[in-house]
Amino acid sequence: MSKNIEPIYRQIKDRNPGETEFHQAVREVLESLGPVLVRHPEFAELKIIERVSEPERQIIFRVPWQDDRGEIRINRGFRVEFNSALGVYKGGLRFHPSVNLGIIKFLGFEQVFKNALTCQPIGGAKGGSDFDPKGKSDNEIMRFCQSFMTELYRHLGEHTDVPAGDIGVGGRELGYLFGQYKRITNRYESTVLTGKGVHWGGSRVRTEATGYGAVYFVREMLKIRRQSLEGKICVVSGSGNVAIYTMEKLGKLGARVIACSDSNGVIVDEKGIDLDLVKRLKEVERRRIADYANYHKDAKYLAGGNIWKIPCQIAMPSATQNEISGDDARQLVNNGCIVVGEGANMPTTREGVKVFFDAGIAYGPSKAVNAGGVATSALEMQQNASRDSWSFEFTERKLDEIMTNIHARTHETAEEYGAPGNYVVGANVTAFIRVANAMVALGCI
Ligand code: NDP
Ligand code: 2IT
Repeated sequence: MSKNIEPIYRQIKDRNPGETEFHQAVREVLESLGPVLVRHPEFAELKIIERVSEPERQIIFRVPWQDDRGEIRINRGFRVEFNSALGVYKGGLRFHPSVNLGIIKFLGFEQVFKNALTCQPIGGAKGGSDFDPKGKSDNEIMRFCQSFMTELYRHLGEHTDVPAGDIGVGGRELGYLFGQYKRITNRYESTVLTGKGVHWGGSRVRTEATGYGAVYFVREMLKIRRQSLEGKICVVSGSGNVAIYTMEKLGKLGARVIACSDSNGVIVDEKGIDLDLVKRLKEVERRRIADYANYHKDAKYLAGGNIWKIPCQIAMPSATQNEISGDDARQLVNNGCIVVGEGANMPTTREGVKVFFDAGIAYGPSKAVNAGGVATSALEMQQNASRDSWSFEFTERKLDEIMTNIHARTHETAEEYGAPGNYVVGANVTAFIRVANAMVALGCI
């Protein structure tokens, strides 16, 4: 980190004690910015780094709800509206027991720069709750979502803040959230949430977008190295929304995915993961990935296993933050991995990232690689605003163009800033300059 930025980072750490994931995300961005301040001294003078690291607004609220036995439960809700220089606050909601303010702040901070990379008019935000959807009935999920929205609705609006899904929040939850918003406000305000069902205002391709987009980015990384996805052996962690559509597009482009996982264990199927089965188990029946082995006798289930020990050429972490440790990264490199494309947000630890750079493999950081989800959310907003509904093919072509552009710009910027092949520098510098220029233009607000 450059000498003039170090004290800023120290101050951010001191002002936000204990928020380790937030510190990690801020540090990664700040480490890229030394050369930017040399070319743009006005950013230092106007304290853009200090301002961009402080959320514009943080909302924490009580979410009381009743379980099926009539017992009252209390969870905590969050919405961190991080930056609106480029557009309305935009970013997902996460329901997972690990959620706390530091995690939502790291996700919101990353979202600001990710959204800037899409070149669409969207600012950055994130929200969620420490609610655990696992094992809850449909009615419990509905009551929780209704209570959550009963507080959150006052902070939302198509020109203010537009949430979407993330871990534990998919089509079902967004439906209940939108229903409650509509009921309280008496407005069918489609643009207030994205990831809606296609038959009630959603965009085609939004469900697939993060995974498909991540694979397009990896395709571009391989192209630069004069390679393709054809015949490549891949490992994808998780088995949720991002993992499923990452596996689908990898398969369509000729690669073979041999392993996926959930928080209980890993499935290895050397013949190639049976995606229809994963979709049925996870999307329809909401079961564990362990059940896969009941249907494919030669697939192996590794209870509590570590997916990064499975040899592969392409690794696409698509579960959660810090899921690749330094040791996992070394294991991947030693096993011949040549590309890492991050579908999850910040899935690689600092040590892991260093291992990838030292080994010279192609490493695509999350804020660039997984931007296809939010980019398609912005396409959903565009369709809602014009009361239009685009075809799958048209929407997918737009997603592909957006991802190809993000790849090209991050790659070019890395070269321009003296770090060829370094997509971390490319993404951070490109995104920061875009946000900073808007903040300068809007004055000291
Ligand atoms: P889902 O809830 O659909 O799936 C999450 C998957 O990751 C599940 O298989 C889950 O296993 C696993 N997982 C979650 N938390 C943990 C954990 N702490 N340890 C081990 N495994 C875990 O979420 P998404 O697929 O939507 O999100 C996955 C990642 O992608 C997240 O990092 C999210 O922030 C990121 N992302 C999502 C976008 C989207 O559009 N949905 C857009 C951009 C990024 P289990 O069921 O056992 O918990
Ligand atoms: O991390 C992310 O980019 C998301 N969860 C998607 C956000 C969105 O608004 O579509």
